[in-house]
Amino acid sequence: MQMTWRWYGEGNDDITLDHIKQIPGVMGAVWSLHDKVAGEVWEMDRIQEVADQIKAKGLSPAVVESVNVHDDIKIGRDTRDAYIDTYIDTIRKLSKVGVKVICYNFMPIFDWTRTDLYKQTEDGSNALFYQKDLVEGLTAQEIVDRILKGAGDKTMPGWEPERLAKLEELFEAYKHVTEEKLTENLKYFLERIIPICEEEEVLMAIHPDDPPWPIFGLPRIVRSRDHIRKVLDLVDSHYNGLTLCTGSLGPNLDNDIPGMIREFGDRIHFAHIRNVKVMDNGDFIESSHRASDGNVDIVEVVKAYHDGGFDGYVRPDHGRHLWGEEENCRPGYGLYDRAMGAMYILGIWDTLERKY
Ligand code: DNO
Repeated sequence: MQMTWRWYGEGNDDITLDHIKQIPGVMGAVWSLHDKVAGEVWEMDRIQEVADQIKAKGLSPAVVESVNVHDDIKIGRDTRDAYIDTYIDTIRKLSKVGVKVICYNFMPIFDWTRTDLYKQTEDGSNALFYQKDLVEGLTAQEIVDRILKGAGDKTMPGWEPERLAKLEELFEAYKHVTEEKLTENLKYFLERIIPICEEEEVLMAIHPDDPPWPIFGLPRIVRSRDHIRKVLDLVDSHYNGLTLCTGSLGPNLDNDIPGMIREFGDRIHFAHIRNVKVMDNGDFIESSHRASDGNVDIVEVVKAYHDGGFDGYVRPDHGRHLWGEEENCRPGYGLYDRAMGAMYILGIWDTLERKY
C-alpha cells in the first residue's frame, strides 16, 4: 500500500508539499491542473512544472485526480470524438512525467454532492453532511448555490461555476441519457482510451458515484457491486480499473465494501479510505476514520487490502474540519483529520504486517 495525499497545487492549497512530507508514510502527492475545465488541453510545460515541483520534494507524482471527462462524452454527442482525442493527448503527456494512475468519474453534471459543507457535530468539529429529504426537496440550482457559497473563494473540483452556469442546458442535454445509454457512452470512451493506456502504461481508475444513488433524476452507474462489475467488464483490461472509495459507496449500507475489495482485487488501482456515519433516515455525515465512529469498518477494509497483497495507491480522502481550520481549508480537505486518518490506516496496515 502506498500512502498519498491530495494536493491542490502551488498557491492553491494552504497545505504545502513541505507539510505533506512531514506526515509519516506519505510518498506521493495526488495532483491535477485544477484550473482546467473538462475538455481543455493540458499543456506539456504545465504538466512538467507540477510534476517537477512534487519530485523536487522527494514525493511521487504517480497519481492524477482528476482528468475530468467532458459532458459531451457522457451524453454521447457527435463532438465526443474530439474531446476523446484531447483526453488521449493528456494521457500520453502524463505518462511522460511518470503518472501511473488517472482517477476520473463518469457522473453526469455533478461530482460528489452534499447539503452542508460544515455541519456542526457534538465535539465542536464540523464535516460534510448529506440530508436526504433536503436533496429531494431542493432544486438542482439550489444545491449548486449552497455548495458554491460554502466553498467561498476556493475552487472545488467537479463544481466549476463556468460549467454549472449552464445548468438548465445541461439537464436538457441529459434528458434522454438513461443508465443504459450512459453505460454505452462509457464503453465507447473506454474502447478508445484503454488501448492507449496499455501502450503508455497508465491505469484508469473510475471513481464511484457519491452518493451511491441517482440524484435529480440523473443516472448513476458506479454505485454497487453489480454496477462496478459491469463497468470493469465493458473493456476487460487491467488498465480499465477502479478507485474504490469507501466513503462514496458507504452511505448505501447494502454495499459490502470489504467484499468488493476482495472481489475486484487487482483492478483496484487507487483506494480512497474514509468513514461515514449513516443515520436511520438515510442522512449521512463524514466521520473520523476510526471504525467505531462510522458505518464503514475501516479495519476490515484495510485487512481486505492486506489479505489481497494490495500494492496500489491509497489516500485518506476526506476528513472533518478540526480546531477552526475550516476558515482556510477546502471543504473535506483539512490537514488534521486527514493526517490522523493516514496514520490510522497505516497503523492497521503495520500491525497486519507483523507476524505475532
Ligand atoms: C471528492 C473526490 C472526487 C473525485 C472525483 C474523481 O473529494 O473524491 O471529487 O476526485 O470524483 O473524478
